[in-house]
Formats: sequence, structure tokens, C-alpha cells
Amino acid sequence: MSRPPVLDPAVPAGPIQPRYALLINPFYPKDPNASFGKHVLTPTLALTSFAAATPEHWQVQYWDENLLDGRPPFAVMPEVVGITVHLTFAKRAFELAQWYRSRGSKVVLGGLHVLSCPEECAPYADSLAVGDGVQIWPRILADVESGCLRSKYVATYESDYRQDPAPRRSLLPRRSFLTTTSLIATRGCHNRCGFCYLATDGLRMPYRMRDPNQIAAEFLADTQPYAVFIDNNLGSNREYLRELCQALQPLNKIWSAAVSIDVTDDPTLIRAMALAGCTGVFVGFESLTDENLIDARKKTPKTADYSRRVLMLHDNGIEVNGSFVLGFDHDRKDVFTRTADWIEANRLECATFHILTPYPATPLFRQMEAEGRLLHRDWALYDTAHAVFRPKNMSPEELERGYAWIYQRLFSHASIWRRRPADWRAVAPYLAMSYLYKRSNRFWRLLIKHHLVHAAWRPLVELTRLRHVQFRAQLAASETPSRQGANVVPAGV
Ligand code: B12
Ligand code: SF4
Repeated sequence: MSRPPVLDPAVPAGPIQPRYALLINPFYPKDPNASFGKHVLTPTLALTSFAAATPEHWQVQYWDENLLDGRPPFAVMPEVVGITVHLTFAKRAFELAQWYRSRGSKVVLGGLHVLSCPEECAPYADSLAVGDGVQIWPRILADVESGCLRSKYVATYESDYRQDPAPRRSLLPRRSFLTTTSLIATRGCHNRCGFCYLATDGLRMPYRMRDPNQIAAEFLADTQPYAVFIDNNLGSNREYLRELCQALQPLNKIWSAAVSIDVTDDPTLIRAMALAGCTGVFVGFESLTDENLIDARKKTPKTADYSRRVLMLHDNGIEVNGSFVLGFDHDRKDVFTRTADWIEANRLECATFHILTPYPATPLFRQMEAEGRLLHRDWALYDTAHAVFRPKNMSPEELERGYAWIYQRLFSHASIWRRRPADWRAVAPYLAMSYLYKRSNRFWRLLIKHHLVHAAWRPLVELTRLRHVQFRAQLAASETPSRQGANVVPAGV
């Protein structure tokens, strides 16, 4: 889980096959502090979204290096290789690009890192795709066919989102993910936090929504019991979320999503989410210190009110995976114990930690650069598991030690037990989820390697769905919420 497959320079490549495109999600090392299971929970939509815009006479293949199937195919060489690039795996993406280019394929690089650092990516590509791939990809393939591929294609995110085709999920290896149903209903967010990639210079991403019925149809078509919404913030537009819930409710399926905690401003919306099958939310609390949130320009309720809001979610049977950023300017050395204590006191079923990371071309990056606090620009370490800047109130080493410590504490038997749900009927599924998800990294490696991820999870997911269908029938029949909803699937990415 820490090294990519070797790209042997001596390996001879096969002939180029015209009208064959290979799409690659490059390898990235997995943080041993966190769960390996998270990486096969649900696939990124980066490649399948624009793959859906491929003309019919092109053959497309999907290859995710993180599924441990060895190096990407080369016996028959693709005419075009499309690679998605994030800063943490940019180096691997460039290695792949060089390997395929030197054997005659045309390489197109796209994704977040191409948007924020195009000059760095350009030398490794025949062409750069900056922005929305759904609009760019068919243009690129047409230009390859007519022999006039340009070095750069640019598209904004301002088109009508309802016109996009559904992601081409049929390309995905179904056995390798807990669910292949990564859904995306909206793009953008009503916030623009200074540390978020949405604040990247030049990225204009107005809040765009697909038709709720399109989403319900995609969910049905992929025939999985469970979907993960990978939207930045599914709760940004509450009226939209309510309509989406109405469209999802009749499906009798389960799902999780990332939302900001202000979604709990409206308790009736939380109930609507539960009735529509929401079993878990991934909430970016970021910090328990108001000053940090003000500095980050995050519009959010006061941290003193977080507990009441978590309880509202729990009361509707919705599990909470809290996401916390460590290393803000008002964080002192006690931030780790304070955060862990709060998570346990509020019985968060799951928590995800990130060391504050200034992504290039964001306001936070500019601030750190101006203050001379960046330690280096080795993007591979900009993975939120390493301190890449000098924190105000501790050393970078203390920040990294604290990060490792808080994961160890939250994954310990004692902490798992302390956070068990208040409703005894929910305890067994919670324990199963905790142990499978967090304490089985060795086991995950085997499941991934032998394509058993889906087979191992499927019965548990189906069981969770059945329990949830019963739970929501009870919830619908009563005015007062019951806490009993419990699930074995982790609450979102
Ligand atoms: C699903 C997901 C995951 C999954 C799968 C990751 C994977 N790479 O396989 C899991 C859970 C494993 C994961 C893990 C992590 N993730 Co993640 N993840 C996401 C998430 C929620 C959705 C990605 C997605 O499908 N987006 C939708 C697609 C359609 O958008 P897109 O990628 O921008 O692609 C479009 C264009 O960019 C373009 N395009 C993209 N690639 C290409 C290629 C070509 C050839 C072309 C033509 C076009 C093109 O076309 C697409 C359609 O318009 C995003 C947040 C988000 N909503 O985007 C975070 C996000 C990508 N993750 C992030 C991070 C930090 C991580 C972690 C490092 C966190 C951690 N510490 O655990 C890890 C490690 C992964 C890593 N090293 O990259 C950050 C990245 C920040 C940055 N600036 O790079 C994001 C943006 C979250 C955030 N708000 O900060 N993640
Ligand atoms: S609320 Fe979340 S998704 Fe929205 S800008 Fe802030 S960090 Fe990004």
C-alpha cells in the first residue's frame, strides 16, 4: 500500500491501437494511521464522468492503480492515455505519462493539479485539460483523430449540469469497491474556506445541481443497495436537498453524503434525509475553536452548538463521521486531547483527521508563503498526513506526532467502546463497522488484492439496508425521532 508498481523501462510495448483510450487513476501511498478500507469504499468520478462523453467509435478502458492489480496495460498500446492528477500523486502521474509517451501514446493530463499548477504539468503531457473534462474530452479525441491535438484545452464549470451524461460506471471493476455508486448531484459550495481546493485561483465553480430524478435514476441503474455522494457539500442548497430526498425516498436504498453542520439549522430537513435513506454524514467540523473558523472564513454555527447538532443527527439514526483539521494558528498542544475528548463525549461513530495543508494557488498557500512558513514544495507530502508548514504554537514534529496519536487513540478498543451508540440495538453493527473499517488494515490489503472487497461487504450492506428500511417505517409513523438506525457501512468518504 506504499509503493506503486514498477514501470520497467526495458519492457517492450505492443503496437498502438487507434481509437483506444486508457484512463488511469495513479497510485498514491496510503496513510498507515488511517483506514485502508476508505480507499475502496467508492471510486472517484474524475475519470468515469468524462468517459461518458466518449464518442461511440472509441474503446475506453479504466485502470485504477490503487486496486493493486499491478501496472497499467501495455500489451496493446492505447492511442490516448488520460490521467487524472492530484498534487499528492503528481509524481506518479508524470512517471506514467513519460512511460506511455516514450512508446507512442498521446498523453492527456487533467484534474485538480493541472488546474492549480499547469506550468508544472505541461512538460509531461501532449495536452492539458484544464477544468471540466466532460466538455473537453470529446474535443480532444476529435482533434487526435484529425491529427491536430492542441497543447491545452480549457473549460469552465458554468454549463448546465443537467445536460451532462451520467458517469460511465460500467467501466468500473465492481468486485473491487464496497459500492460503485459514487453519486454527484451538485458541484461547488456556498462557502469558500481559505484552505479548501474550491478557493483555488481561477476556479469558478458556481453551485450547480442536477435534476433530482436524474440522480435517483442513476442510483437505480447501478443496482447497488448503497451510494456515497461525493459532492463537496450536499447541504449547500437546502431546498434542493429536500427535493433530492423526495426523489430518493421511494428507492428504499441507503446513502451517505458530505454536508456542513449548518444543514441542522432545519430539523425537518434532517428527518427528510433519514426518511430518504441517509445512514451517515461526513461533516467538516474542521475545528472546535471559533477563532480558527473565522480565520478560515468558514461560515458556520458556533462550536458551542456543535453537540446539540450532532445529537439531532443521531436522533434521526444518522451516523456522524467528523472531519477535523489540525494545526490552525489558534491550535495549541492540547488540541489533540481536546478534540479526541469532544469526539468521545459526543459519540461520533467515525472521525477523520487532516493536518492543515496549504494547497497551491489557494489563499492559505499565499498566506503561508508570504509569512515564510512553508517548509518545502514536495507535493507528495501535501497529503494532509504531513506537516508541510511551520505551525504557530507547536513544532511541525509535534503536529505530526499529535496527528498519529489522535488516530491511535480513536482507533483504540477503549475509544471505540466509549463512542458506542446510546441505543443498545445499534451497538453490534457499530462495533462491526468500527473493527472492519478501522482495525483491519492487513485484512484490507488481502481483500483488495484478491478482488474480494465487494463480496465481503455486500451482505453487511444489504443487512444495513434492510434494518434501515424498518427504521424509517417507524420514524415515519412517529413524531419523535428514535435513535435505533444503525449501520455497518462507514459514514461517507
Ligand atoms: C472520492 C474522493 C476520494 C476517494 C477516492 C480518491 C482517488 N483519487 O481515487 C478517497 C476516499 C479514497 C479519497 C482519498 C483522499 N482524498 Co479525496 N476526494 C474525493 C472527492 C470527495 C471526490 C472526487 C471526485 O470524484 N470528484 C468529482 C470529479 C468529477 O471531479 P474532478 O476530480 O475535479 O474531475 C473533473 C475535472 O477535474 C476533470 N478531470 C479530472 N481528471 C481528468 C483527466 C483527464 C484526462 C481529463 C480530460 C479531465 C479530467 O474532469 C472531471 C469532470 O469535470 C474529492 C472532493 C470532490 N468533491 O471533488 C476529494 C478530494 C479530491 N480528496 C482530497 C484529499 C486531500 C484526499 C486525501 C489526501 C485525504 C486523506 N488524507 O485521506 C486522500 C488520499 C487520496 C489522494 N492522495 O489523492 C482533496 C484533494 C485536494 C487537492 N487540492 O488535491 C479533495 C478535493 C477533497 C477536499 N475538499 O479537499 N478521496
Ligand atoms: S464548507 Fe467544505 S466544501 Fe465548502 S468551501 Fe469549506 S471546506 Fe470547502
